[in-house]
Amino acid sequence: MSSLGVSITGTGVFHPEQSVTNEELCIAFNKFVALFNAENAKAIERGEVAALRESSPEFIEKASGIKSRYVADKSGLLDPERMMPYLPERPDEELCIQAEFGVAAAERALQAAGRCGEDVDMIIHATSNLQRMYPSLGIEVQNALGASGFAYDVTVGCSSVTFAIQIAADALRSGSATCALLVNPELMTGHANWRDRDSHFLFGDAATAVVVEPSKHARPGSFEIVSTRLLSKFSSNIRNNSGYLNRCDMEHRDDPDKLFYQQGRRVYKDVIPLASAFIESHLESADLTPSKVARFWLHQANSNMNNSIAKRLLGRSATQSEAPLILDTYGNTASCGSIIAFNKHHDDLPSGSYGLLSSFGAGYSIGSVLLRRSAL
Ligand code: CO8
Repeated sequence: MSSLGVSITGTGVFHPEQSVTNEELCIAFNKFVALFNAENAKAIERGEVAALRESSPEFIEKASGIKSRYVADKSGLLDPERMMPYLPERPDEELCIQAEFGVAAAERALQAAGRCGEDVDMIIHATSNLQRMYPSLGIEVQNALGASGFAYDVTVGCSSVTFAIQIAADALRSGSATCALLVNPELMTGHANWRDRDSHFLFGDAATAVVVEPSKHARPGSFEIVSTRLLSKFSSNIRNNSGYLNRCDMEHRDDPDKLFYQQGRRVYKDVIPLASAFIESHLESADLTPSKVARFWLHQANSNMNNSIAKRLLGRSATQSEAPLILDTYGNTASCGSIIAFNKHHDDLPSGSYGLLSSFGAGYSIGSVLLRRSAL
């Protein structure tokens, strides 16, 4: 493989207009709880059914740092009789909603890179959920943008984006592509269980996109990909059993395990040592220590988790400038989180400074991308 330098030359973020606050969410959730408990009053009294407990905005903000999240449809998920968004199916001739999200973010990223769809010859549609299995969502985005070359889907939970960055960087270095576009449309509200008190507040909808090109074509101030590291380690602590075989077992096809579920406490405990050691060893391989990194763009799942990871790395709490948080207004947007943080917090970095993008997610999966800002 050649030593061709490759860079992130543009990123884009798209989010739907509607936003839901913790207060709005809890009003709907608590109405659902009251309805459920009233409907099951006798069984609850007999001890056959457990009464559901209310959720609170104070708990949500303290436990996660999330205050609000953008959503594709507010009305459905705030309806206590429904508790899921209205996302009507579209005819096959129309762009599907996930591709539409991807295209919106892609257009912004291409503009930031000074490129257009025709310049792109590789698209990786990298997300934690796929609206369908085929035709590939990536190919639908490729068609909508007028891109050439090839496209496909990659899914590795919240780490889909960093895994895709490594794949794209390797493809450019090997000469199998010349301009790669990664799209990460995450319609997380479709896979969240809005009836589950432990997780109903976590997710929001967004899309991000990243343009990766040979550094020789990059605009001044782009971010050179110094190196990438990936890790996967099987765990069922974050899981969703939804899939094409569900219909073959009619009795269980709508069970709650066909939506997101997790052992949140266990995940919390696992990720802090795993992610911090992983990032530290990646930096070590580049002869760097965490204190030499100007910015950490971390996966955005939980502010306490990110604070603990940054503390392990730096030996002290990180400032908002060192490890920016965006989850307060976006919630957990899976693979989009670290890219939204990058997109909103990179302009001020001087040339030559190092930054590290890292995702951690279901699988488990961890990805880390070491970046250096080129001359401005
Ligand atoms: N309202 C009020 N009270 C509540 C609520 C609620 N909605 N939910 C729980 N409580 C109560 C509980 O009943 C409990 O009360 P008690 O002690 O009296 O029984 C108390 O609050 C504490 O409950 P928990 O221990 O369940 O709550 P946590 O403090 O653990 O917070 C979180 C829950 C926020 C979900 C937390 O566990 C968490 O963030 N875990 C990390 C995992 C995560 O972020 N998951 C998100 C999606 S997956 C993802 O993005 C990837 C994450 C990293 C992957 C790792 C790869 C290596």
